[in-house]
Amino acid sequence: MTPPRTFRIAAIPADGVGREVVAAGRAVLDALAGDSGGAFAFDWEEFPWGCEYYARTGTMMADDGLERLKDFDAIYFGAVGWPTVPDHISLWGLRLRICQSFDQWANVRPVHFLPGVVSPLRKADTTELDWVVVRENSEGEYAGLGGRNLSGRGPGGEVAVQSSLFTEVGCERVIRFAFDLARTRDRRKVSSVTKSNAQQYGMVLWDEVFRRVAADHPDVETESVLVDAMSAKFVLRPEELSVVVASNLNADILSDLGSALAGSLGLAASANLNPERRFPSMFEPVHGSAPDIAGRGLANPIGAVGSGALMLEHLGLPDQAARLHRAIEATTAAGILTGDLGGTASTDDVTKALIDALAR
Ligand code: GGG
Repeated sequence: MTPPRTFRIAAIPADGVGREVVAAGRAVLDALAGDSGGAFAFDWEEFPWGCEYYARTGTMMADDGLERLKDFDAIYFGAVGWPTVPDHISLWGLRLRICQSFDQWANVRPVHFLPGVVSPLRKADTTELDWVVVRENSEGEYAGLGGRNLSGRGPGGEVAVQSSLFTEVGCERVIRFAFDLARTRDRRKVSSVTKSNAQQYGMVLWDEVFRRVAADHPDVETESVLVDAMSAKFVLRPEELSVVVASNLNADILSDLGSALAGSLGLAASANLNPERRFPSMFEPVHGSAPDIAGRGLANPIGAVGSGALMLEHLGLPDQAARLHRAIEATTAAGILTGDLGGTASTDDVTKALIDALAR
């Protein structure tokens, strides 16, 4: 008999509702493993990093944090940010530090309708919404290039520069990733999004690379759309989309729009992948730390649980991921919904319903 595979997972709940949804996700994933007939198990180690850690130590994560994370099979992340720490410090000190240090260059963000969830698009009788937004996750507008106080003129005359970095290698690998993904889907189509009419260097390079990669994939339908037009298309003609690939900032914005159109940001799952598997990949709900509802048991755990399903796929357990998706669908179909979806269920209610659905 094959011995059970134990996956070592680093959990980083971080801030606000991140703590609640990671706890919920862990409970659901452990229930799934417990019910797998001993086929697999999780060995969790939790790291207390985030804004409270920053208040105590002056850093968002331990100095040797990356060294401690690098041999895990995956990282399960919550959300970063709290009003006591400037957002750019918390984001760069933890989430972006991990993504960039571990070369998690592909951020995969699926968006689809769930039964029982009323979305703004469903009200408009749209029948189909099943996309994956692929976000370039290592450079672009989030390359961290630029500076403040460049004019030397002081307060009132300050000049700041924020540069984007687009490398041919960086564009090509994420665009190829999007085409490979499209080939696994019913609708083989890749939509590339830029603002290359106004941003005439990096985004023109992106467009050129996209055309070259598209030529290698004649079996995949393609289109190049400006980000403003794509925002309108998300709302007006969602059924025309399948895989959407875009730069770091554009895809960050579009994927939030997409998950709101599916019903709530609280539903959206994501995977920050190092496709070469030289480093661990990181799985997290798309939403942030939501200080306004944190600690009140109101957060929707489905984005975190869906991220757990993406982690299972990455770990080579697609059947278990499918079980988790079925449990999510059974829970929303039964009307067990948190407040962001118009329901009255708590985080614990939804978590319990998901675990019960796994047992059926
Ligand atoms: N779980 C996602 C999260 O914590 N997001 C916080 C945030 O501000 N993210 C910006 C980004 O996705 O780059």
